[in-house]
Amino acid sequence: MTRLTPDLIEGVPDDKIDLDSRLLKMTGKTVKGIALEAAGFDVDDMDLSGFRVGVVPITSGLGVISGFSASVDAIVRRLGMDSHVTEGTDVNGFAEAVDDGVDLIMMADDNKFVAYNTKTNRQTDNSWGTAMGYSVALKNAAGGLQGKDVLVIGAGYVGSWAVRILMEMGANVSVTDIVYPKAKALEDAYGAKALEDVDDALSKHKLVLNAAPAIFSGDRIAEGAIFSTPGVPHYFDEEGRRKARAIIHDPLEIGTAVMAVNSAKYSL
Ligand code: 2YJ
Repeated sequence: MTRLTPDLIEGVPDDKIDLDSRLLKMTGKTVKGIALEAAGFDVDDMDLSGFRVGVVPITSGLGVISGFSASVDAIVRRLGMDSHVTEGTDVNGFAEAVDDGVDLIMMADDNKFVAYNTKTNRQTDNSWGTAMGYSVALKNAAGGLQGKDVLVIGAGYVGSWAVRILMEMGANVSVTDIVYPKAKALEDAYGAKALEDVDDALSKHKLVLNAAPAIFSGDRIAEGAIFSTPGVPHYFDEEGRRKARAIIHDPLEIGTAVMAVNSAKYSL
């Protein structure tokens, strides 16, 4: 799993980046609209101000990422929830949030990022949230996925979830990974088609969910392709940007928003 770095999340969420207006143009939905749909709500907006959230900085492993907790906190507040970063870290911060009576606790170490619902003892993790959020974004940008060919690049945690989610959305899903047996395992488990040649697969698909930390040169990209691409590092060369009809990307916001709304849903 890719570790976020302070430069990747600097200014997230930030009006200058204006993810909402870019998403509205590409998908017809805001981050909150995508998160609500991803969590199974059939509405574009909802009052979430009744939810209190504690974001706990975690020092274990490679330690605190400067700006991470503050960004998660800001993303959750932008959904209309009442959020704060705990003073304590780790177990201290967790206990502080529980004593405070929060509804959701959000925290991440190097391997796992969860939104824990303290009232229902259930959690939503970032791999699922990211896969679901970017699948919903792709579906809206494509005007539906029923019967359409979709390529998932990357058979890690997010890619594996994306394969299952996109198949449930009715897409014909192919999956590719630089480690081919990982893609083949998803074919065996779920019936998605495993493709061995990543570049060839890319050039033949107009709907792509890229869940790999990989960069693809523009000459490999199909004209008019829609990319829903949570993977970091994120880069498209000039040819790629010109050929793609839409490139949906942010380093943290969509996945985090989906986690928060989905875990809040457990209390409703
Ligand atoms: O609390 C902190 O500041 C750190 N312990 C945060 C660690 C953040 N975790 C990661 O970057 C993981 N690799 C998972 C991130 C998933 C984002 N899609």
